[in-house]
Amino acid sequence: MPPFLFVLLLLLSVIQVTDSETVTSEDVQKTCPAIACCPGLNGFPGKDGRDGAKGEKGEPGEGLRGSQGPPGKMGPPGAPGAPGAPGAKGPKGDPGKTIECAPSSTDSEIASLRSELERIKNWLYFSLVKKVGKKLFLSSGEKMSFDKVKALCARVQASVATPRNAEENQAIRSTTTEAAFLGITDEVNEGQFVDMKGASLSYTNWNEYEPNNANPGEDCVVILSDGKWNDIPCSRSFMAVCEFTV
Ligand SMILES: [Ca+2]
Ligand SMILES: [Ca+2]
Repeated sequence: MPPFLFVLLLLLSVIQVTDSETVTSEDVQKTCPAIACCPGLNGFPGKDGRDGAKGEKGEPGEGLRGSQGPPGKMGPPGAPGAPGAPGAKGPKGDPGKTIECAPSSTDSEIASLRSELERIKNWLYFSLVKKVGKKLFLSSGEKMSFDKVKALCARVQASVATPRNAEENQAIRSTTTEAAFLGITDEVNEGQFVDMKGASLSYTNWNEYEPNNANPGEDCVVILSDGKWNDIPCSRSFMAVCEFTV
């Protein structure tokens, strides 16, 4: 056989294998008797076939069971239960004993202090103190600036004397023979006089031509010996009169 014919037969056998299936030596003898004396070689493996149908479900496995885990967290408290039934009534107790209480030393001390306080009040009423309704007006007998008057009255838990009517104005005037500061200023708004809490005045007793703010900073007020008012500088010194509530 010529060499090219042998090569041609070999190529044909390879093409048959790739198109269908592997060709054995017996197949060659049946289908190609002309070349029975030259059996072909085994071809290459064919392509993978399509997936088969889904199989039946298998039996459950028999693997080993794990150990038990730790206990979980404690749950929230439950709702309170209904109140229980009342208990049985107890036996009657023994009669009590009457004990007479003597006043303690503290009570007697308080009573003594109250008595002493009333005596002191009476002394004051006969001196410099003037009482109008629930107010007491008391002069310290000293002259000082308005800031010092405010500090003095605050230290004795009082406020600067501020007359609300003619009777209180007369009481303040009678505590001293000299001009005294009143708890009235126009420091915040010039010409608008208010009391120490910033409230406008419901009673005034200005002297003629006052308040005139004559000198720069006439923002404080004094009560003169005749009871009339005048605006003056707060830095000047006048008598201090404090007002107490009783
Ligand atoms: Ca003024
Ligand atoms: Ca003035």
